[in-house]
Amino acid sequence: MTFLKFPDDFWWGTATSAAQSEGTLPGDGRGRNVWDEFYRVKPERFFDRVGPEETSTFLKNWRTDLDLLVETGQNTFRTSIAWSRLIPDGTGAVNPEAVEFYNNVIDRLIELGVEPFITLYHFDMPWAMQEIGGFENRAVVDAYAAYARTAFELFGDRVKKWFTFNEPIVPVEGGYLYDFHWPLKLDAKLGVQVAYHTTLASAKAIAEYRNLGQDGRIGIVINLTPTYPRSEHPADVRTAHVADLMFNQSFLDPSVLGEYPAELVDLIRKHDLMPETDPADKEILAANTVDFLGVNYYAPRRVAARASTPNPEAPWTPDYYYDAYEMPGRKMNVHRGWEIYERGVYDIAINLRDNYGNIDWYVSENGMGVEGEEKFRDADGSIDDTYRIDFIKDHLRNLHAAIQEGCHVRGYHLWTFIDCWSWSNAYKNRYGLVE
Ligand code: BGP
Repeated sequence: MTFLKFPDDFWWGTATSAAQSEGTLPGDGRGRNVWDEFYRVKPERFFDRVGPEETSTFLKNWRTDLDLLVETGQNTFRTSIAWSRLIPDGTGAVNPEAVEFYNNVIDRLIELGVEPFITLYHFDMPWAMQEIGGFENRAVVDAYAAYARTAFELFGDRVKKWFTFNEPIVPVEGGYLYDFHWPLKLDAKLGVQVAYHTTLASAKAIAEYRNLGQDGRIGIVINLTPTYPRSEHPADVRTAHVADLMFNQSFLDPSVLGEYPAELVDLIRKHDLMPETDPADKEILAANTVDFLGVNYYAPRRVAARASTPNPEAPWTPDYYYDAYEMPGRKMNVHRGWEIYERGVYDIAINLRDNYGNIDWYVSENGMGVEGEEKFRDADGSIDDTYRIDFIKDHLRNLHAAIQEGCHVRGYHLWTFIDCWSWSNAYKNRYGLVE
């Protein structure tokens, strides 16, 4: 066996989110969010009809759960604050129960020597905000920035690593292109508006953070899907470039470089999808780029030039430009339907080094969800997850190679700490270090 040495101050840990792990307790004062409402009206869209009120029990068991972080050797841990728990109506009064809970968690983490990383928004729009359109509505951008400010004021004395959003493209894909998140609309133009407002909200939260003069770092967590063409044919290569613009550069460029790529704007304009903007926004985006980045990486994207004409009747989606390509011999996580390609993490690192100023970043999520994990139980009661251990090793090997080549990779967080509820997949696949 070869041993690879990582930097001494490397961030080893796991990630979870509020809506997926907290659960509820009577009198906890949390307001409703989009997932509560989605499940209320369409329970059949959730695996085994298990909904968000049956998520894990962190709200109740946080103290004993957190001890397990130490037992599993973690020095950092990312979770999110639920906007609808802290400010149940999205704007206005703060919920004292939530302040106490998050204070307890943060203080205990610090006591244990585990640095808290906090995300402000992980797919969980408060229902009161969704009722006025969520990020379709510019008023929600300002409500979010005010919420962010409240969180910094309450917890910023102890929390020194903040993330404005987790995977901001996913609610756009799910809610406006592919029908897996509320509001289940198929409307690319609205989707672009939501994407734009989310990026603006992120920049405004960063501005709030800096105006308060806090001394930590603030970033965003983006899911990057390195895009590979089927072949070196110019049509395939061009297609991969377009997919990269739409799925990666759409959030990466404004967050890190402070502006949208001109080519992406041209494409958006060509399809009549331009969002409504305010002339002052440009400056806000340019002035409030991130200090560092979290990158969630699960799977690559492989594409080929389209072989057929897009259906002119169908709602517009980015695959107007590409066919998904299944590489023969690819390695799969069949439970999740995702290709496993560990080299992707190295390619991400080189891209960030060469095209994004070698910004500081870390792998904020990577992991392997497996269905029916009980069947791998050993005689001692534990789960023999050799497949997960191999998956982690392979990714770490690639990350290590990137560090050797001068990439500023600061850590690796596994998704997830304790098995948790996964949106419409509910408890189908388990990812946790802890069962
Ligand atoms: C990421 C999300 C997480 C988590 C993970 C696993 O996209 O940030 O919230 O759920 O993916 O994916 P899934 O739950 O869809 O299996």
